[in-house]
Amino acid sequence: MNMFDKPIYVTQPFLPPLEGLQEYLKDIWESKWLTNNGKYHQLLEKALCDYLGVKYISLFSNGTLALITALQALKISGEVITTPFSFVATTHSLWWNNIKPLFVDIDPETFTLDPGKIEAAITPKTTAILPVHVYGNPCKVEEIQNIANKYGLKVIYDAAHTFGVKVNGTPIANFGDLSVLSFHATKIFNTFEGGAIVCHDEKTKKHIDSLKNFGLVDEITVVEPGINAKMNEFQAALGLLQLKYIDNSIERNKQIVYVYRQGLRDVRGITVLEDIDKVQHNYSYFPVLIDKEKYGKSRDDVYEGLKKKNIFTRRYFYPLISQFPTYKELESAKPGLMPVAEKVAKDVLCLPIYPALDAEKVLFIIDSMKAV
Ligand code: T4K
Repeated sequence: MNMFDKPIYVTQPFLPPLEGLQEYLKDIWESKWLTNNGKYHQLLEKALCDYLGVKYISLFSNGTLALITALQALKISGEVITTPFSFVATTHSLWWNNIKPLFVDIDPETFTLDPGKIEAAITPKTTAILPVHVYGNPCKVEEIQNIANKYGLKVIYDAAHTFGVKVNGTPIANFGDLSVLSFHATKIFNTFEGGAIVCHDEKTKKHIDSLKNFGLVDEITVVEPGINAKMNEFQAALGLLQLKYIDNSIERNKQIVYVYRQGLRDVRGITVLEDIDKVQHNYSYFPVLIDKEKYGKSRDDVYEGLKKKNIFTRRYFYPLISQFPTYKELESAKPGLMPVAEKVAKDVLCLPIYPALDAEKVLFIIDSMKAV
């Protein structure tokens, strides 16, 4: 047990003051307009374009449906190059589109898809690249775009972890053909469930809007087999309220990251990730690597040891997606082909981080890590 009695989880959703929601709810109740591109849906799209610095955004009921729809929108087929080091939804979105994933190893510094290994994986059936900005660490966007241009491939970024991140001052969602966001409860910006696709032109935005609404373009016209993946008015209103607090949440998480780094940086066998030059981070995850040889205990020992103190860390992303049934039989998933991803998945541990995690608890977690 810890001295705080209550378990400390890897994250805790930020919730705005409940009173703030009342006026939105009252308005929704009065209007009786609950979904289907309502007032708050439109307002949140506009507000997110402004906040994120992007031109067009289409809101979704969750990030997974947004990923699936993004692939539909660009008519991606055949084979797609992707990373095994992500949440399983990334690859599932390919599978649901009847697309074969081609797994490629990750970069040892950022844990994102290694551009140096992409070209060797391209086949005549490859149509796109689906990289993930893992933990909010930007992929090597320029190198990836150069490869995509050379081979005529589309790039769809899974940007589920990257709300508000910028590279060299450029909002991250502006890279690639499309970027997909998640507003799940566990994300730095949440609408309970939710997601979005960012695109760069109005025609694509209209297409995506129709795809998430059954393929309807007006009352009597269905142009293609769409799905129902719309964000409802409650989620959208909550999103508007959440936006008022997002800068505070990021700032608070940043302070926590700095305390963690200070406390753990010099512990033998523990590697902490530092800020990347010219990147504005959102500090939504705090992964550390535990080297058993040097630390004396394995990552799993630490995970179990912390649990006994009521600290619930997570092994994001272990096992690798390529090790799950369905994917493990693929040629590109064979053990040994992705040594960096295999090592990181074995050593990584995500420590609790969320705006309400106070300094006392952070220090307790640091001390507990050292004590293990
Ligand atoms: N791409 C990437 C790279 C992603 O990481 C994700 C989602 C997606 C795509 C898909 O986006 P969505 O379709 O989800 O919008 C969680 C989330 O369910 C998942 O959204 C997220 N990635 C993934 C990384 O983490 P779990 O199984 O770890 O969640 P769970 O329920 O164990 O929650 C973790 C901790 O958070 C709990 O121990 C306690 C706390 N928690 C959680 C929830 C749901 C709360 O305090 N309150 C809550 O309501 O997957």
